[in-house]
Amino acid sequence: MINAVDKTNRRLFFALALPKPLQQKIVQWRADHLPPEAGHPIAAANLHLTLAFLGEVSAAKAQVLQQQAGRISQSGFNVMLDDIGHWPSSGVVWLGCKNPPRGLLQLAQLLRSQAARSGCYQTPLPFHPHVTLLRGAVRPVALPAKTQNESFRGDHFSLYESVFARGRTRYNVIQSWPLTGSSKDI
Ligand code: 3AM
Repeated sequence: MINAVDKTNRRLFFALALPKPLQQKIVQWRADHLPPEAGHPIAAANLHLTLAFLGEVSAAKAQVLQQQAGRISQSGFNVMLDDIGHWPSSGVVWLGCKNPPRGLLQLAQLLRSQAARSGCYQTPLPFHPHVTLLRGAVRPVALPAKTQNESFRGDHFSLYESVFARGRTRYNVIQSWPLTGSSKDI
């Protein structure tokens, strides 16, 4: 028998939240430095740094992933957004890190391997931490030479649900975990 689509599946991902004041600063900087025709701007409240994309996940699988996330013991780290780039194939203009902190890479690696073990497909592309600024940017974009070099403290990570309703995507936090583990501060 073919299984009916499980309507309780949710589109989930793990990410670092950006502090609200930083979201506002980035939106202002984007308006000042990127031409409006370059692509579709991501709403301030939706600016985040994805750690692991999980796809459409059942409630049971989400519970397992949440339990595993809760056992992660890592300390926080500073994320410096000092790089900007454009991936024309995916139409994404992003802010990123020239030298991502080790803690960020470790956290993403752990969440991705836990996700893969739970059967969530993980892209074979290397993890490139970034905050998506624009989507639909498929044409060449004149990028500013420099960013604002804003940084933020990654002191917690969250599981998000992506909800598309009335023509808009919203990211709702389902659960957050502190990064206050005992490993050496990075
Ligand atoms: O905003 P970014 O790009 O960091 O690109 C999607 C977004 O991250 C990514 O998950 C985040 C929330 O939607 N995403 C969406 N579909 C994806 C896929 N099939 C994906 N990442 C990898 N594979």
